[in-house]
Amino acid sequence: RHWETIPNNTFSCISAGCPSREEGIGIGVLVREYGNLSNLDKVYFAFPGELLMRMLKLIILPLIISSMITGVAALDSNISGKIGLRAVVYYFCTTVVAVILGIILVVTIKPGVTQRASDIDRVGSTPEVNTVDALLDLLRNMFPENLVQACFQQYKTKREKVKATSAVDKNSSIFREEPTTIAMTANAPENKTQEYKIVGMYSNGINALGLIVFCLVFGVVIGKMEEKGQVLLDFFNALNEATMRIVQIIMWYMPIGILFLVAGKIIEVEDWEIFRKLGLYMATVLSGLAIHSIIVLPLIYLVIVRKNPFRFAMGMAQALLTALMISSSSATLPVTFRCAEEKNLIDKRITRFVLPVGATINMDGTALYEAVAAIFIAQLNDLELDIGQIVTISVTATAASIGAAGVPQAGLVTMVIVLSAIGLPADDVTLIIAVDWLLDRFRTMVNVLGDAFGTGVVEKLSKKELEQMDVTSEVNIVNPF
Ligand code: DAS
Repeated sequence: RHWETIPNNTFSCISAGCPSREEGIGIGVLVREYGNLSNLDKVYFAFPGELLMRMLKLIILPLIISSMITGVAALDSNISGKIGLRAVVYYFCTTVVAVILGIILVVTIKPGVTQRASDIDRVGSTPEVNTVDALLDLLRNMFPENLVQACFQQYKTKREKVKATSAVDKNSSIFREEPTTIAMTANAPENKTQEYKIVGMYSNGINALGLIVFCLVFGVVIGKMEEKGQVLLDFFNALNEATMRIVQIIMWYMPIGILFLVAGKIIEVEDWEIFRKLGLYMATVLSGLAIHSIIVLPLIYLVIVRKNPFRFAMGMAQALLTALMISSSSATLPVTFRCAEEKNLIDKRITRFVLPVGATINMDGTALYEAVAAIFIAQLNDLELDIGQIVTISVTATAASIGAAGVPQAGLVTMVIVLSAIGLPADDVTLIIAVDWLLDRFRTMVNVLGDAFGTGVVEKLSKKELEQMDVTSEVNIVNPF
């Protein structure tokens, strides 16, 4: 009925962002209808999408608590001697490198920044707090005053200007009455001294960093308590199982929520500039994933194993293709096992540990993607992140990737953790949801490749242990799949 009212380029960009033609038409129809609704109706129209965002935010707390505690506790029991430790160190290092690579790319390419003539004043504009305050806030938030408060508030320092006074003498009363006042000697006219007062405040938003740090420590502690901690471990494993099932339910609802979210977001777009930014964002994620999988991971493998990494990767081709098709590293596991053992002849005593745990907590692609997406959303909101927030993104993106399950779009669910850690509006996830189905395939591929290279690296570093093991008792290890 109102087809002609919608700019005809709407459908080209919509169909480009949807996994299937049907969904593209679905969004197209919704966009057409949405374009003619009154403002009030638009609120109702976007309601299914709003529900999806509420569900994603709702699941953050149980997801952080259960996945962090069980993930670390399981690691602890699995670090069977040096082999396990080497695997975990490899997982952690490659994930951190992936996050740093992602941050360097998104800060350099700046996909979400609006190029304005007024960039000049942006150069002069400084973030609300300076670097020292930002780093101190980072440490304060890692150790929240209490866990309940950490579930909905995080600490943020602010400097407030105090009335400009004449040069303050160290012995003056102002220091005695208000020791918190810092006299800053500025090149103020008439030699006036600009004073600031540090105002500590709490801003809304889950202190994900504080919860993650506590849960990691808690997980290690109960992992080491052995049978005394078993009842707690059983509880959190059950909580994690239940949480993952709820995540599955949210996943079933996701396509409906995405349809309405994306339709609503597209029609509200004043300028089509957002699609240029979205394209640049995709290019940033894909180039980061490419650099990590074609340069970083092969280089680590080459330096340690001293073999051709690309021949090894070719041996994993079937697993990588499977990951690209189904977007699930857990579901790809049987193929990953077969490729690693039969094509690349990796010892079964290594694959048995490295692959299952790697598929659960070693997600280089997801970690890189979450760091890029979080900073992209900050750029979209014209927010300049200080060093404390950048470090917070690194830590929470690494932790969120550990917490993400090896199922489709798990990285999108845990992305909300990263956004809430730096107080970003989670609603902007809408934009990246539209293209997540495509990026998910490639980051799952990188996740699987990272696990596979891990088997080669750990096997090489564990040669001595493998030789010492009694081969006869191990030779009949049955591939769990
Ligand atoms: N699809 C997830 C996996 O299976 C990755 C992600 O969602 O980020 O690894």
